Amino acid sequence: MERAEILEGLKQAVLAYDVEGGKGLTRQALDSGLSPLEAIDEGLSRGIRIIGDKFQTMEIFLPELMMAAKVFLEAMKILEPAILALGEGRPRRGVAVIGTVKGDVHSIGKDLYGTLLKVSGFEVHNLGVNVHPGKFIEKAIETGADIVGLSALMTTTMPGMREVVEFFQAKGIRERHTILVGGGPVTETFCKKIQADGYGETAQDGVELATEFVQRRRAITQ
Ligand code: B12
Repeated sequence: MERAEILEGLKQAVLAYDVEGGKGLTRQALDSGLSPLEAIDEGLSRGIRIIGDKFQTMEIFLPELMMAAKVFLEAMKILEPAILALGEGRPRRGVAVIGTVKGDVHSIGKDLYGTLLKVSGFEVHNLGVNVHPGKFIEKAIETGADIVGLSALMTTTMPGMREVVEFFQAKGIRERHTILVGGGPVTETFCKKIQADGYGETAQDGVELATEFVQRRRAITQ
């Protein structure tokens, strides 16, 4: 099968809620030398974006949204080890605590961010979804995190990001940790408004930002 065909197949598997088809094509993508990140960006993500639009226009409903997410999640189980293998032998960069904010259960983008951080040498503590601000603080202090990465996929849960920043401020430890934000509805403007340190449109952007911040911090403290 051609590269373009596999990528189109991955998109179609999400649109057809075809878990087994998606798994088969994911293995085929890796076997044929496609990069796992390409399989995500050019295949699975294209499908899930269309699903999101169809959900918004009420062409499909929650059960279909869940089935499409399952195709993505099962494919990610196959892709994750391949992504992690890309980072073997990298020097240690720093510590990151990540999570999806309170009230929000979307995990796919946040987990991908965590995987890419690991690939580039970060020790990652993934707090999961629906994370209370206090948990971010607790883990950041416990691990001496350089980076705190917050994900939100809904306009209704974005205020939870502001709350996290305010919790760090109230605790008097705001300057010790770099807070990065990301997820579908989040923007650079919103990031500035809530006084977070940086916004990553994609997980890869977020990794680059995290690396820059850690390097800058080391340069100042040395
Ligand atoms: C899959 C999905 C689900 C799945 C999630 C499964 C899972 N385990 O994650 C399920 C079925 C559970 C779900 C549930 C719901 N969903 Co939903 N969901 C989606 C969908 C289709 C795709 C999200 C996704 O995984 N994308 C793929 C990943 C790879 O992309 P991503 O998350 O954007 O992440 C990328 C970047 O943003 C970035 N990134 C992400 N986080 C971070 C963090 C940092 C620090 C950085 C730097 C970068 C970064 O990295 C990623 C790769 O580059 C979106 C549509 C959309 N366009 O986003 C709707 C969407 C987010 N859902 C929506 C809704 C409404 C819901 C529900 C409320 C539905 C309901 N009636 O119950 C519930 C939410 C329940 C809750 N309390 O959270 C709406 C939100 C609308 C809004 N208010 O803003 C959307 C936008 C659909 C729509 N168009 O209406 N959903």
